[in-house]
Amino acid sequence: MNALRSAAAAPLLDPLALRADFPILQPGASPGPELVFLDNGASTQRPRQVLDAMTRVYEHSYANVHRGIHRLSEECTELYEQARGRVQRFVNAAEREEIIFTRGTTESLNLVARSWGEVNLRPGDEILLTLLEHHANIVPWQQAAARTGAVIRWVPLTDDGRLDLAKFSELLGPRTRLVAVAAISNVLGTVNPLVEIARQTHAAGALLAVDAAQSVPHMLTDVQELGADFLACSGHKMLGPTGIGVLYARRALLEAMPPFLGGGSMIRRVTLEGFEPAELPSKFEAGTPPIVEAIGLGAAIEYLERVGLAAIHAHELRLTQEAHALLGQIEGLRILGPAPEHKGGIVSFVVDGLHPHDAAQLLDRDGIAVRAGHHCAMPLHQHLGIPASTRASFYLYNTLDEVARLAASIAAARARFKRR
Ligand code: C6P
Repeated sequence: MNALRSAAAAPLLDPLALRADFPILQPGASPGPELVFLDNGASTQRPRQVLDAMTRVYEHSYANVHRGIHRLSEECTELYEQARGRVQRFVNAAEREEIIFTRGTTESLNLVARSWGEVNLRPGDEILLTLLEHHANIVPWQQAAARTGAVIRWVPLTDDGRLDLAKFSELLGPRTRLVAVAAISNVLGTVNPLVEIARQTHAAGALLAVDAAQSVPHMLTDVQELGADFLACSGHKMLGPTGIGVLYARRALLEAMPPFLGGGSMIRRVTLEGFEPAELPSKFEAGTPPIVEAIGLGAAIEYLERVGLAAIHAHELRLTQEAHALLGQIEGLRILGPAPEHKGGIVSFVVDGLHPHDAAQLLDRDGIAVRAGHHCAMPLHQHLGIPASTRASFYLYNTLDEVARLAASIAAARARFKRR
């Protein structure tokens, strides 16, 4: 992914040293065998630095934001807006006002589909989605299409689980208004060639919405270099709290879009006849926002920047290579998606004769947390001809030893089910 800057020559990362920052990863923190947490694609754990930052606000600086004239409200507003600035720099947005705090990727994409979609889509207009999308980047567009008469077109995949770029180019046409694509598939791990997709999308006169839920936490992101018109991500997948997410959008687009939710904070003036929306970013932040969560996200970004996104990406690639090497030796196991060099830190697989739920349960007995099911990507699983898969997803605190434990546990589970 060229615009998510290159991980070449990345410094090394020491996962054992980092683990010391994560209370839940300490021996004895949770009951049962020593925890091997490989469910980071669903949600990550939080370091002490994030937990402390949030507790500090509640204990010393908490009040509602953008309302009070008292000291605490001003202090809390300052911290909240500092967090916005941190997100802006993290994804290299041109302006602070282009960062909207939401509850997560799902809400961010719904905001775009509802607010941009319903004003801009006409009957017969086309939205291009891909077969590897998460439901959060499918259902809002299906809803928008149903309301506007727009049509969804699907970009197919190659046999090894990458986007079929030749078909993508063919599908792009004069009626295409928007291309909505995941930066990294939450099932296949595929890292999509966003720069090329952005170039072709813009050449066709359409906009690009990026579902970056699985990429922003793991690789450097530069929305300007990438040419994203919209980009969505979630705090809880990047060491931050739940209930906080981000929508990046270019200012001109946000200015032209109607507010998504109505209520306090998002207005300049309300009369009996109607309302005037507030300036950006408040226009899209109705009601009391997730204040402490935003500040926690800021602390998570500070932590990630200190470790270094290039180092995180390189570390995860190493873990993915190891997982492919070890799991690939297990008879009857098939890894989904492309070779490690085209992947993030996500390895999904199916095993002959072993249902993904049974696999996950047996792994859990060994203390290994993975996810099993359709991972909110049913169309992808339908395309693959499987009802479900088992997924290991890595982060900065995972080790090669944990990958070996995963492989040993799966091999034992497979042997056990084969005997039945
Ligand atoms: N994927 C997974 O286990 P939220 O839930 O709003 O924070 O993120 C939604 C979302 C959107 N896009 C992609 C690519 C995602 O992976 C996710 C969340 C989790 O894969 C939970 S289903």
